[in-house]
Amino acid sequence: MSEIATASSQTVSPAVAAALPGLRHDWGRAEVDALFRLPFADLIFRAQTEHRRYFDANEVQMSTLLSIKTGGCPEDCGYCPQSAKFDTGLKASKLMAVGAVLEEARRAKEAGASRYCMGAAWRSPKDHDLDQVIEMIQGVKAMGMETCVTLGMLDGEQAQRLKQAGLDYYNHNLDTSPEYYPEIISTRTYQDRLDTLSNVRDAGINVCCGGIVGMGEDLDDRVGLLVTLANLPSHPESVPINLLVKVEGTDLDDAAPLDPIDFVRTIAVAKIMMPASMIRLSAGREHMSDETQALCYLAGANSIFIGAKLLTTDNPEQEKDQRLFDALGIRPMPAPCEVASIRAAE
Ligand code: SAM
Ligand code: DTB
Ligand code: SF4
Repeated sequence: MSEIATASSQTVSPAVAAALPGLRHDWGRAEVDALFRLPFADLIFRAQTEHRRYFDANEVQMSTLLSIKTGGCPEDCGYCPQSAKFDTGLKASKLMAVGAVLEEARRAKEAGASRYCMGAAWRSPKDHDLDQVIEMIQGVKAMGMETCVTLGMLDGEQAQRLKQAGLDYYNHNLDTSPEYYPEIISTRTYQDRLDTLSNVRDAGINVCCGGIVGMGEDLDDRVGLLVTLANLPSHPESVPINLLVKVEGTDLDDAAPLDPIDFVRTIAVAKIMMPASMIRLSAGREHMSDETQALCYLAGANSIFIGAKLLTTDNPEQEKDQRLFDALGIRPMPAPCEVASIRAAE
């Protein structure tokens, strides 16, 4: 065990860990491509070794996700069942009432979640919507859980308001490489996304940022996504790697399936490049074998969504996850008692 992690738990918050010396922000595409092509055993060994420098390899952080405003989204993200562009049979709904959200959060806490994530199908939040989301954040925090929201693009002032409300994490994904991005989304640019990420970071909120694989991209796009993430001014504290959930009616419902070994390689390379970050094995677990998930944990994934639903699509039942955790000897990661700011450490 390293000097940083103890036998039972991570001793430094993800934000502080991500600011530790030795983390690189100058990754080049050729060396990352070479990592992807390592013999599998060498790749997994490197990823595990890095992982153990910062984390207890037998702990996984568990979050629960709730869609607080579903469907009818004006954006045209080609993978997303919530875009108004697609007829996926999804019923659009208004922003949920604060009381109803807090009731769901209470259930998630009882089920063992240490972080509660709320997502809204918006291009960006309106100020009066933000007022309500802030009440939700304060209510969830009062229950002793960490909070995360994903609400679309944010300007600097909105990010500051969320920080003042006590928000722990903001999720905003880059989704894919800068080159492949225009094939998937036309209504907002890659730069728009980078601007939101810098507003969130500057406000002192932990950044949750990753992407989606299995969208028909090639290896160079997976390399490009990870290089962009790792070369941000600070590594996102949480890096969700989503495997595309194919939804009938979306542009990508017939995308070619990604080989599970290539998915595991993506997790391992992400961990080697951003070793102090939590790599979240995010969407796509519903149809993933236990064996593939076990390989993802070996490759350094240490965060998942629990509960039967993601935002609008299915996630494994908790009993199924628990059986796999029991078989692998994995324990839930306790919520950190403090979440320090990465900027404070720099
Ligand atoms: N509307 C906000 C936004 O996009 O910024 C927040 C919610 S959006 C649903 C959050 C993320 O979910 C997206 O950035 C995308 O990475 C992921 N996502 C959406 N649909 C997905 C799918 N079918 N499969 C995998 N990931 C998906
Ligand atoms: C992320 O990267 N994955 C989550 C969370 N951030 C908000 C969303 C996954 C959505 C999968 C499709 C759905 O359920 O609608
Ligand atoms: Fe809207 Fe977010 Fe879905 Fe894009 S990913 S269509 S912004 S809900």
